[in-house]
Amino acid sequence: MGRGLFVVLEGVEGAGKTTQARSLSEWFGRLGLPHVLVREPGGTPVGEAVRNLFLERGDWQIPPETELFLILAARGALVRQVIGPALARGEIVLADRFDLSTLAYQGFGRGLDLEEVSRANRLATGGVRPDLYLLLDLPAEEGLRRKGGGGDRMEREELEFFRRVRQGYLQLAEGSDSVVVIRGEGGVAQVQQALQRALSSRFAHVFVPGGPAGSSGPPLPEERS
Ligand code: T5A
Repeated sequence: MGRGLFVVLEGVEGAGKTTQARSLSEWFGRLGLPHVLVREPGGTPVGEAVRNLFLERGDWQIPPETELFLILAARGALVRQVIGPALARGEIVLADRFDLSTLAYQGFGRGLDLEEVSRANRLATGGVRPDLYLLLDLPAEEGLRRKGGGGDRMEREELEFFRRVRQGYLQLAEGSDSVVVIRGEGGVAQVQQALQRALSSRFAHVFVPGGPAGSSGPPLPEERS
């Protein structure tokens, strides 16, 4: 059995990753494609414990380096216990965030050295790399507006932090053929169609033409790869 397909949704807070991941999962289901849906941090007992203190402990001062190692501790478990085995079974893995988040948030956002973050990422992932990143891009203020203010430890960061994260994502996408940028400002259905179109055009052998991705509909948001 060949290795499955590893697809990651990325973007700032409120970009629509969770909403779109759910719809993509339903689409995979309609196409009869075995898949697993994971989110970061999370997805394993260790990962969920990390998620809880990472997001909920707004009363703790967590240095950027500690943030980095918490995230990587969760990722190390997720890759070895969930992602790797699913890929080995030949399934699709759809992840709500992965290593690009760490470069964008802990690298561009917190200011940690990008080379060091990349090296640490490689240690956590054991070299398991996504086949495609779908980056939902929208202004940081629009994403935070959708979230409605307040929120978890990260969402209480200042706007400037999220602007750096967004710019970081765009910089990472620049010139990379494994990152497709999709405008996240359209309606939910419109963005979903753009995502399906991106997957179908990149992996035509997996996502059969003429299925939901091939159907006609409203104009697509701008796509760039
Ligand atoms: N983190 C994570 C790091 O710092 N480093 C790392 O390496 C990793 C992996 C995760 C936090 O951890 C940080 C980043 C994050 O701060 P989380 O709660 O999982 O925390 O945060 P997010 O992944 O950003 O989840 P969010 O829920 O905040 O954003 P989503 O998933 O992008 O957005 P979604 O789908 O939940 O939608 C948000 C709202 O917008 C509406 C939805 O209905 C919802 O109300 N919406 C739309 N509204 C209008 N038009 C659309 N097209 C819409 N799509 C969704």
